[in-house]
Amino acid sequence: MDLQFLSSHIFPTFFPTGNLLRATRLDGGHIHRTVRVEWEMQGQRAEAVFQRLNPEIFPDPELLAENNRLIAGHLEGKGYPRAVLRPLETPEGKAVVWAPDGPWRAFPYLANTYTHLFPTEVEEVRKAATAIGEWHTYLKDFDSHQIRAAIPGFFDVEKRWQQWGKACAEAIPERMERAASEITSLESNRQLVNQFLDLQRENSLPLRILHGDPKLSNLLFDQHTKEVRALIDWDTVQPGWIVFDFGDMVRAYANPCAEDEPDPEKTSIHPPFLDALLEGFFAQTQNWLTSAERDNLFLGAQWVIWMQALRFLADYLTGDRYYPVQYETHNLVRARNQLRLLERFEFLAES
Ligand code: GN1
Ligand code: MG
Repeated sequence: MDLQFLSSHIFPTFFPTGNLLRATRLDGGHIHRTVRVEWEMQGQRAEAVFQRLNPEIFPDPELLAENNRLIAGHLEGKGYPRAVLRPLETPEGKAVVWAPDGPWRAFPYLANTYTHLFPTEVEEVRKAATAIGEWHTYLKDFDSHQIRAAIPGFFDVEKRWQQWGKACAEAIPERMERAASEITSLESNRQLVNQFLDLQRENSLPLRILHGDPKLSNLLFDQHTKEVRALIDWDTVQPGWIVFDFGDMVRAYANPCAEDEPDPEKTSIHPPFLDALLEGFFAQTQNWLTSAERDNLFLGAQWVIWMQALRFLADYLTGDRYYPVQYETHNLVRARNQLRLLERFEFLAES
């Protein structure tokens, strides 16, 4: 990644008297480019995380900063016990600065923390699910109407299905052929759209504030205590049904391997992880979740896993415009894993 604009434009705008020492790419996220930056200012060393945002996916980066402020204010006001990362501001008070390569922002760097792409231990899953349940508990009296979703319709299952139709119409013919069995598998689950519409008509699920992307790599764990220090990446916060955040936890915490694991057999629902997830999440939320929410948690997992399969597969068919890829079938591999995960989950949920 070209860090030229970070050093020539962005860093000096945030820290005009800082002397940049080092910039290192941090991996993990698909959409933004993230860089850890170290500098020296008046004899003191400091560091922060800088991000070049993807303006095609998030056309209004100011909105992200605004949503972040609203949520941070509420959490801090309630005495939320974990770190709350607010965007840093330039001396003029700006949280977003544009360079020729796009919009940039910065966050404090939490020292001595790590992230994992996928879980390896039951305790890690329990702590992750506890942290998500706790975040929801602290936000349950937040008026979700204050938040405008940066990507409207993110968890609208019907809208995703329409996007699927459009992707098929624009698909690269050879890729359609290559993905024939994945396409069949995806489409065989389209009853999920009707179940979504039914629930929408029923109108029994309350609107809450969702994180929208509670995957494991969005939790910073402490290197010494192994506890969760912070839940990060609030770009997809939005009003919605909590079953979607629950669903993304199942997708991300119950599967003991990476999203792009090349061996399709390895993707699975690991029952001890699923149990730890349920325990951690319910320990925080059981007092206030409604029965309609509880009844639809597993459906939420099916929706989220299926939509993620749809999004990867649609991107594969249309030439990898959304998710960056390292090789030609990367998105196909990702989609295949989600479809397998869905199958495994449905099997377990029925048995
Ligand atoms: C994307 O950019 P990142 O890695 O935070 C995506 C999520 C997906 C996730 C899958 C805005 O998140 O919805 O679940 O990849 N974010 C957006 O790893 O599309
Ligand atoms: Mg994200």
